[in-house]
Formats: sequence, structure tokens, C-alpha cells
Amino acid sequence: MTTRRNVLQTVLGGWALTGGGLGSQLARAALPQGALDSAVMERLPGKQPLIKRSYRPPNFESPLSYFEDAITPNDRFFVRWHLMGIAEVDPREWRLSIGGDAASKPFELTLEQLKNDFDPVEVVAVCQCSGNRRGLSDPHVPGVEWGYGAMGNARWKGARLKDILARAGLSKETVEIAFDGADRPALDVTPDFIKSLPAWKALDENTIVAYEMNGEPLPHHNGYPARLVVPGWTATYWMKQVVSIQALSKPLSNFWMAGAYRVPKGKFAFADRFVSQENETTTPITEIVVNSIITSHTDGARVTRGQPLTLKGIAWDSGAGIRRVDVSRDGGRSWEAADLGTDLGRFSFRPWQTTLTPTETGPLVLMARAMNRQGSTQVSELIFNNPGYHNNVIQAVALTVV
Ligand SMILES: Nc1nc2c(c(=O)[nH]1)N[C@H]1C(S)=C(S)[C@@H](COP(=O)(O)O)O[C@H]1N2
Ligand SMILES: [Mo]
Repeated sequence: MTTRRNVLQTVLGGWALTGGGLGSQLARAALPQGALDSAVMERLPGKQPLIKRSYRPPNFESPLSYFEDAITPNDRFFVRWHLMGIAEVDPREWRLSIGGDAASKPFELTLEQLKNDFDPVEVVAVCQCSGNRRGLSDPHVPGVEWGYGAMGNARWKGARLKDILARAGLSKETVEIAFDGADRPALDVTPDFIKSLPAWKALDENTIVAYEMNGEPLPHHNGYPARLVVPGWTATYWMKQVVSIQALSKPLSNFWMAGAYRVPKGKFAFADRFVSQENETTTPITEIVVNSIITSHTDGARVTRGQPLTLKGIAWDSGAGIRRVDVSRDGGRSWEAADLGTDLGRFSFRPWQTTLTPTETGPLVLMARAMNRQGSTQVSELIFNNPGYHNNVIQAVALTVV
């Protein structure tokens, strides 16, 4: 008989599956059974094993153990593509064209020019898919059935988008800046993946066209040779393999703006609005909601009564910065502050940890809840929405004290 566990073992080869490892992480994610059964670890070229959610197009998430460090290594970083036709970019041939009906001086950049013509800047920022944790939605919703790992945090280096746009002679009529990548639909039925930002967010000094990730060229699957980095906003705007930047005097109207990546108006408290794309009922998703996870322990992990254990995790938000992380050991009735680790910047994962000693044998449920510097905190109940966005429900991990 082939059980899911030995299927995983076969795929993993030498990878050890321990009690606190992948198996229980998948179980904890409480994904719909279909997604659970099909979840396997696989290696894309240049990557460590990632949890495969789909192969064509490639959608692979990081297991929780990869978030042990606040910076996610490039070979452990998740991968999300919408289109089947993913380009192999030759860096000598790659060009970034800047233009649009609201730009009077269109021009092109080679990779060398992108690197040399503009002041390089660095920002540590979380890249999180809007649909991260969608697979935990109850009731179930369609889409890539992500668990917790459709996100990563990296140190990005590149040119400020505002410096690039300053050369293009933007007119006062500019409402949005649109971005296209080198990837293309394989079938005519899928619209090309083109996204836009409101001009104010494109011109924000933290928005960059990045050509380095953690001190190295971007991995192919994370957008080599250059991608947009939009700190604070969900990753749908972080165009990979960007080849075109267009200043528009009218809102971009395509499936990916008008039909997808939108949330019901009034359901979530947003600071950042994308006014030119709002309609009566929905608004484009904008900033990341405050969130945290426990990374040191998974469901069913065995710990010893009377022995101190160190609970660790990460917390993040859209850039206000994390004010505090609290941990509960009584199902959320009382909370104690955890210690915050190194601050790598307001857009980064913030590590946290706390030490506690289990006093009784049996199940011990631990929960972590982050609050940002604006006082926003995680929710206890899912704010249900059909596309399954913005899941920041407080996570609970059930340990076994022996
Ligand atoms: N060219 C291109 N860029 C893209 C996408 C895409 O399909 N094509 N997907 C976006 C979405 S929805 C996400 S979540 C992130 C994923 O980034 P990663 O693959 O580097 O983790 O890329 C964004 N940029
Ligand atoms: Mo995404």
C-alpha cells in the first residue's frame, strides 16, 4: 500500500520526515483533503525542495521550517507564476522599455544601464502572495491551495522606480504605472499578466526595480534578471522579469486588474487606497495585513514537562513595523509578551521568541498574535472573502507534553 507518507519519502529521497516535520505541517494546515493528498515536495532547478501546489504553471510554497531565519534564502523562496510560457531571459538581450501615453520621453535600458545609471538602494521586504493561506479557507474557495508558505523575506537591491520614471518625462495626467513581464500565456484564452500601480505608490521611494536578492542575482523563478519590489503591498504587483513599464493617463483595464486581486469594499481596514481602480463593490488588494506564525514547533511536537522550551516565530505587516507579539497558552484567554529579535527594517519579517515551561502533561495549545505600531492586530475568525485573500487568523499549535 502506498501511503501519503511514503510517497513523500520517495519524492524527498534523503530527506528525513520526523514527527515535527513536513507531515505534521501539512496536517496542521488543515487543507482540503484533495490538496493535502496532492501536496508533495519537489525541487525546481536551483531550488531546495518546496511544497508543490501545481506544476503547470509552477506554484511552489516554502515549508514552515524554511522561515527559521528572518531572511529567506533564495533557494528556499516560494515560486508563483500565472502563465505557462515562462521565459528564459538572456541578460544580454533583455531590455526594459519605459514609455506609455503619459510619458513624453520613452527609452530603453540594458541590464548594465539599470545597474549603473541609477543610485543602487537596498530594502528588506516581505514578498507575500495575496492568496497565502487560501487553502485554510473555510468554506473552501477555488484558487491555488496555499498553506502558510506563499511568502518570503529578502534583501532586495535595485534602482528606485521614481528615478527611472524621472527620465521618462511623465505628464501631470499620469494616473497609473503598468508593468509587464517576459512571461506569456501559452494559450490565447489566458490574458497576459500585466499589472498596474497607482502613480503615488510607483513613485514611493521604497518601490524599486530589483536586480539583486540577498546579494545575488535573482533566481530565474523569482524574476531574473529584474523584478519590481513594492514593499508593503502584496506580491501580485511585484512583476517578475519585468520588460515594460508604461505611464498611463487612464486606468489599466484588463482581467488581472478588473477581474482578479480584488477584495470586497469595506471588509478590510486599509490605509492604502487604489482609487483609480475602485468600483461600487470591490477594490484592488493593496497592503499586507499584520500577521505572524510559529516556526519552531508544529502540531504534535513532543516537549517535556518541567523543561523550558523556546517558542520562536516571525511577525510582519505592511510597513508600520511590529510593535509586539503576544503568546497565549490558554486558548487566547491570557497573553504574555514575547521578545522581539533584530529589526531588519519596517517591511521585513521580525523574529520573536519566548521561553516557557510546560507544567502538566497532555496537550498544550500555543498561540501567537502580532500587533503593529498602528495598533492593528490579527483576527480570531477568518474574514471570509471568495478569493481567499488576507488570511491573518491567529495560528494555534498543539504540542504534546510528556
Ligand atoms: N511576470 C510575472 N510576475 C509575477 C507573477 C507572474 O505570474 N508573472 N505573479 C505575481 C504574484 S501573484 C506573486 S505572489 C509573486 C510571486 O513571487 P515569487 O515567484 O518570486 O515568489 O510574483 C508576482 N509577479
Ligand atoms: Mo500572488
